[in-house]
Amino acid sequence: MVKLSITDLAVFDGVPAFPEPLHVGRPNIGDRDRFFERVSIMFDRRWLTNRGPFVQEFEQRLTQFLGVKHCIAMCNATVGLEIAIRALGLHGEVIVPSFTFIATAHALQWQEITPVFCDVDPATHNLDPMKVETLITPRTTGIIGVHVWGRPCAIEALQKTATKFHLKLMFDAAHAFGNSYQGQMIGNFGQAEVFSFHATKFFNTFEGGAVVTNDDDLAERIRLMTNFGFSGYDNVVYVGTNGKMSEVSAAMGLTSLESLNAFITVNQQNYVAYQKGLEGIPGLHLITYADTAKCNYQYIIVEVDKDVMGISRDDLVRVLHAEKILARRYFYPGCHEMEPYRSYFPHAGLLLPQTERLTQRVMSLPTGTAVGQDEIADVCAIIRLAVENGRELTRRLSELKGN
Ligand code: T4K
Repeated sequence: MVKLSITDLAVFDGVPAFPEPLHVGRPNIGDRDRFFERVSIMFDRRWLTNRGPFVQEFEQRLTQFLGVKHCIAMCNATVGLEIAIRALGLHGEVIVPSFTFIATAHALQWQEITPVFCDVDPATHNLDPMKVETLITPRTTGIIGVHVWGRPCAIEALQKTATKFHLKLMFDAAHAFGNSYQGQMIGNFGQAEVFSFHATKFFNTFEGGAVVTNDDDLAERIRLMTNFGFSGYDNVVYVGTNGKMSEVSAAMGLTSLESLNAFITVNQQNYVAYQKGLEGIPGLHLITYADTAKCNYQYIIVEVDKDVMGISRDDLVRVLHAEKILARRYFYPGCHEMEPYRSYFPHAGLLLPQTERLTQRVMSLPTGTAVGQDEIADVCAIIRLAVENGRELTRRLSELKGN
């Protein structure tokens, strides 16, 4: 692939750099034979769901890996969030970031709890603990921090605020499986943490998730709620739902666990390749991860500064999509700009300047085991070409839009 001038870009000449799309969120697949073996055992056992042996083994492996007391495997993280929220007794108002996937806010709204959107720290993309405190009202019952891109929230500051105001604190750790904070694995903080093992996560169970906690009573409530509230045969003790993980998902999870280190190594190598490929491009900032902590490196996130580069994030995404590099605008728009929140709180943006700024700047680039180092070099070369000619490219793109 050689693109020497902007007229060579596919957005103008229609010839993409990649014949097949390069996706963000391509699943990592572990050892297929091991997976098929497990599926075969599952069929032989005729035990497909309802906390079967694979789910139990998966939960046990996760508690060991994370160093937590309890792990309840779930059908997905959204239901995990809903159940954790309910089991914690949250009601009224709960403070959450708007700069997150919509599931975080919906898990509250689904239960008629008001998500109160708090701004984020532009350096970390996570909840700004100073701002959290200003949003607490007599109706506030909790805080949900999101470890966005897997980078841990300001956990101590949030815990301090939660303790001071007698609030519950939990974390949406959908991005943070395998990561640590000050020597402890994510999963050990707040009252509960929720992981996602969706296909697009670096560690997947097709669909899936887990709620983890060190609180015995809470774990018991969550376990019951995940299975309709059943406590033994014929005895229902809570309003529950069906949040159970299936055996085939747990089989995938156990297989993925065996390749976990290999996935992380590839992610880290890809991260370094992007670091090299994007180095020195003015106005482009690849987010960093603390090298003192365990990190899954599952997201390649860049911030695009239009003022410096002369090209907006959206135009850059347009250029990349034409090349079949399907960069994503996570998280755009902020939750407060989506329904029903946009209608409920039409002026929420006034209190969310950093969120609004980030949602215009951030994009996610392809990584994972489906992406090779040569492909990354090509992606970076295209970005460099586009940015080095940012103003001219913007002018030509606006002419194209005009046509
Ligand atoms: N909290 C946070 C902070 C989250 O980010 C998420 C999920 C949740 C909670 C809820 O977790 P779950 O209930 O899902 O366990 C995707 C994922 O569906 C979602 O799990 C994830 N966050 C979110 C950030 O990304 P979409 O709507 O962007 O998905 P979609 O279909 O556009 O796919 C994304 C990319 O992945 C595409 O480029 C195609 C590619 N892909 C996808 C699948 C499913 C594949 O290549 N193969 C596949 O099998 O939400």
